[in-house]
Amino acid sequence: MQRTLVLLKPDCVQRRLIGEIIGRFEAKGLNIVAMKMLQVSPALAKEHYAEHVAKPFYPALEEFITSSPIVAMAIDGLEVIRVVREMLGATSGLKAAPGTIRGDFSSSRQMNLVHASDSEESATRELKLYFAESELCPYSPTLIGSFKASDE
Ligand code: FUP
Repeated sequence: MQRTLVLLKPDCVQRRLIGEIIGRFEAKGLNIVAMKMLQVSPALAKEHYAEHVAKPFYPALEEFITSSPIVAMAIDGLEVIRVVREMLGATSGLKAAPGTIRGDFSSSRQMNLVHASDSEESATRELKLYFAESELCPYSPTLIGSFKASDE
């Protein structure tokens, strides 16, 4: 079992797509174990996008991610880091395959609606930026037998 950080970015909130996107994760059978709306500060943006801070596109990225509230979620599931990244599709909505979230709803590289951790290391680091341990609510879904076999 893995845990990943998912952010519904300002464009997702502004476009009233929160429910539609959360619905995809629920339909997939993943477990949302924490969720909150927050405004990303410039300091948090720099921590979150530490690997991009020195890149030419960073100022515009920070302006965008701090422009209005986001929804942060911690999501549990088997191989959930890879599974969610595949559900998102390629970084640019122009390149993301139809059927993926970005492929279906985004036509932009910057306004690509959703962020998800790309590795176990990133997930551990990013989850700590957005959630205290006490805010996580892991639970056993009672319908689990309808989503996976007992040995999966
Ligand atoms: P991803 O892992 O798919 O979220 O994408 P990256 O880590 O490569 O990029 C982080 C964010 O920077 C993406 F949401 C898109 C944005 N970005 C730009 O705005 N311009 C660029 O040239 C590259 C990335």
